[in-house]
Amino acid sequence: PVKKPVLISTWNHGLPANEEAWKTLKNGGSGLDAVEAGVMTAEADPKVSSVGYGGWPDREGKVTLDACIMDHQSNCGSVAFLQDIKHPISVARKVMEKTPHIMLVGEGAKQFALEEGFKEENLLTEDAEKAYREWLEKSEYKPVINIENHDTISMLAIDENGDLYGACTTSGAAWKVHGRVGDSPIIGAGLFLDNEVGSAAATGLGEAVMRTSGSAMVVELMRQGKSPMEACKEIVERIYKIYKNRPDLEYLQIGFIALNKQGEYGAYCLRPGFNYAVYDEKDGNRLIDGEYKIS
Ligand code: SD4
Repeated sequence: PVKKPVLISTWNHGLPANEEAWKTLKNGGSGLDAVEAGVMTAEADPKVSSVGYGGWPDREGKVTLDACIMDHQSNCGSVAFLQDIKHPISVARKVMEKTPHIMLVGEGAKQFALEEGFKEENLLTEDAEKAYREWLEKSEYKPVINIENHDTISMLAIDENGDLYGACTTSGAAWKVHGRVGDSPIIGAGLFLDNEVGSAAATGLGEAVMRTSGSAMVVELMRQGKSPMEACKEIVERIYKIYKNRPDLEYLQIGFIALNKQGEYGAYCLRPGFNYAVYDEKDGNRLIDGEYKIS
């Protein structure tokens, strides 16, 4: 049997996220504390242009954030189209813990965050603004595949007791239409878990994940007996089938990570370039390249 805890996170920025989450667990934090603290490292890092502070804006130059969090008892919290708050994952957790609801969006989400004591701040960094100015010259909508090896950060955790937790946070697709919400704050799309079976999370083009209820499907396939990797692969193939004759295949990248109740993990993506970070007692914290379908 696999020794728990095990953490798995998307992309290069998964390494510092895992580090922080592991530390949180070792200091007596819960699995929920761990995934929250983990993904907060990417939210706070101005160099990560796809999450939180420093994220690339929409086509109006606004940074709008999506995030969700889920625990072993199927408690969930989510925020979407949230502006001016640096840690959407923490707002999502408050939605989960302090309201009878799961999801708050836009102005309402911001108002709730301010009432909960979060600070209003400008999230558009100089670098992000510069990227935006450059984009404006052509104003062409084409998501960048594997943006400098980071995109959405999703983290899945199984704690010592075998309980599952997950978190997901992003600034969404750069240059999106103002008001666009992706898969990342949608329970079942960007993140899903069932404490009896396993957990899954997505990164990449949110529209493709939403069209297929991606993460929920990965968990369902694990319930039917597939390994985490086989389950991720089957959904990537399903997405490819839908997209293979569509013009947007050109900029489609999709990756799933999954962790089952036994602590076994796996991942699969559409194109090369996706990697994920795994942390366990035996092998420590390391990056693994995702297996992919097409080059
Ligand atoms: C989203 N999955 O909002 C996120 C991240 C992304 O291109 O920007 N993908 O779709």
